[in-house]
Amino acid sequence: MTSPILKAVIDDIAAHGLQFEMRGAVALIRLARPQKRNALNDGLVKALRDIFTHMPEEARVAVIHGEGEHFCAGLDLSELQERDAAQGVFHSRSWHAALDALQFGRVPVIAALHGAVVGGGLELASACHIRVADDSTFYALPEGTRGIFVGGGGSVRIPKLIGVARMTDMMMTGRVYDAVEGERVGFAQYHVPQGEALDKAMQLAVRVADNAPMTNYALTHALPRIAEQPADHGLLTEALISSITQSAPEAKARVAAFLAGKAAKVKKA
Ligand code: 1HE
Repeated sequence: MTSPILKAVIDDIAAHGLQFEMRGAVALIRLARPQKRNALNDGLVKALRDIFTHMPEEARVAVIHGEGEHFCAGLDLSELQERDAAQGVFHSRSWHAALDALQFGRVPVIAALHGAVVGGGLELASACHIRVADDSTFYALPEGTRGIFVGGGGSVRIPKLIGVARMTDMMMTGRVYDAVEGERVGFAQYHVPQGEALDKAMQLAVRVADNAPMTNYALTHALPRIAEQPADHGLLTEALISSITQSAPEAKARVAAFLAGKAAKVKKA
């Protein structure tokens, strides 16, 4: 059941070019400004923050994709007006708030990528937990050539995917990675034929939705923090999180089902 608050949020974000629908347990979110190649203006950035902050209870996973020929052309450059330093900081922080709401929200997020995944579009994709890229996908950070810097969390998230050296090269030289190279260097975990990213993302989403909620929560909230901790802190956090997940009744039931021969075995890929 859609609450009045959620309905108001869905109507408001639609007015800013972000569409939302539930498909079973999957929250499907579509960047819908194809005439501007899904460039992210202030309204769309706020809409992203709002939907991930108000994710409905019945959603267990989200998929985000873009309408038209491209996933996202990044910052809407027509809004790059004169800003003083303080206004620039607040603008960048508004992106951080939106993408933190996505990355550390209630549900895992899978990005279905195609066409341009550039600038702020790559920052958005980097905040997602799984990226599926079709063969038309290309990745770039044109900020370097536009005389600006990333401001949507890219300098924190992108090096974690591809390393500082590759990001430096992309921004200094304008290097563009295609879909094949993008998977090789770590932008996407999956590379699929052109036009199949959304289908693949939805298939993965159904699989992810079937996980115990605490497992998904540990993967989205604990794992990235553990990976940032000094080893001795990380090992202690891991011990705490693993004991919390194991103690959930759902985990006990799943292990018992396997031992009773009622759960799927791991199969060779
Ligand atoms: C835009 C934007 C945009 C397209 N802001 N309006 N991002 C960039 O530097 C990438 C800029 N965009 C492009 O390089 C290309 O548009 C694409 C490769 C993404 C797509 O090319 P194409 O041939 O399909 O489309 P187009 O003809 O270039 O664009 C169609 C329209 O979208 C056109 O407007 P129109 O009124 O002439 O029809 C474009 O002006 C418009 N458009 N991209 C505004 N980005 C938090 S900091 C993040 C910093 C950044 O992201 S900087 C990188 C910005």
